[in-house]
Amino acid sequence: MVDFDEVATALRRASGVVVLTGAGVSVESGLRPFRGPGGWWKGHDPARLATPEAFAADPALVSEWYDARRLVALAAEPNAAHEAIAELERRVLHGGGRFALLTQNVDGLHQRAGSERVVELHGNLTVWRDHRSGRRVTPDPTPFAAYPVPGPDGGWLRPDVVWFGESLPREALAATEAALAWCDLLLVVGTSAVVYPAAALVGHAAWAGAVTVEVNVEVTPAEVDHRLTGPAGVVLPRLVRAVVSRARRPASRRG
Ligand code: BJW
Repeated sequence: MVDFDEVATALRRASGVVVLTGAGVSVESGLRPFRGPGGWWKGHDPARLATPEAFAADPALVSEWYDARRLVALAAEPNAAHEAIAELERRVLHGGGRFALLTQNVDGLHQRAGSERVVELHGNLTVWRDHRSGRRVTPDPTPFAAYPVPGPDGGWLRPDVVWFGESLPREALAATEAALAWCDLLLVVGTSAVVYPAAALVGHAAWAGAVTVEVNVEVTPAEVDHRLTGPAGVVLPRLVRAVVSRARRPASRRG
């Protein structure tokens, strides 16, 4: 409770709010995380699926696996956590503050929940690109006819996501750096905080003076000021409600 109240107060006072999300935020939409029980990686070697080398070695296997995940993501609906983050963005911007949502997720659910200031650190699974030319296409929401999938410029189509060993999109890195310069509160939601460079953002934000808060069902290696333990779809709506209801009280009753 103490942490919850302190976080609600800090969030109410913050003029620059940054939210960093990971796969855990979409678990309550029925999507699997990567690690741990029930994760995508369980039973799969990430090096055989989420690297450029894996795609070069077996483009059929990799594209079929990503196509299955693409269709699952398209069929999913945003949950209460996505919606609370979108509501938080509106509240912060309405109050004249700054807001950015840095997501490692590739499922597009934040945008579908109404978030606008979204920075996709690891790309988007619903967009694919020709592996030779880089030309992007948005395929129909139906399975590809066969794997691998021919691209428009003679290469194979690959998902427009960031694999291990690949650089994050330059614009995403620039937007992240800009957000950390004005961030005074960082909410880290549903990420195991083991994949870099995203995992390093908590340390950067803390070093720059931001209050750091983790919302997760587990304790991760992220070194944060506060931990709110529980499902994001429960904790975040409660937190946003606390911020909104206090903000609405007349000034004489505040304290
Ligand atoms: C809930 C919940 C609920 C569950 N409510 N919570 C520095 C040190 C060491 C290594 C490196 C380093 N810098 C770079 C590297 C190499 C590498 C790396 O980080 N390796 C580590 C694994 C050691 N990084 C890279 O290669 C990156 N590129 C790069 O840095 O380029 C420059 C460079 C290259 C090479 C060398 C050096 C520099 C690229 C990383 C790309 C990551 N790509 C993936 C796949 C994307 C495509 C796809 O979707 O398949 O991104 S990997 C996968 O992990 C995916 C995720 O975005 C990412 C993070 O996972 P996430 O989101 O945290 O999910 P989980 O499953 O791990 O955790 C879920 C969490 O939710 C858990 O904590 C649960 O408890 C929680 N949860 N239900 C709240 N209801």
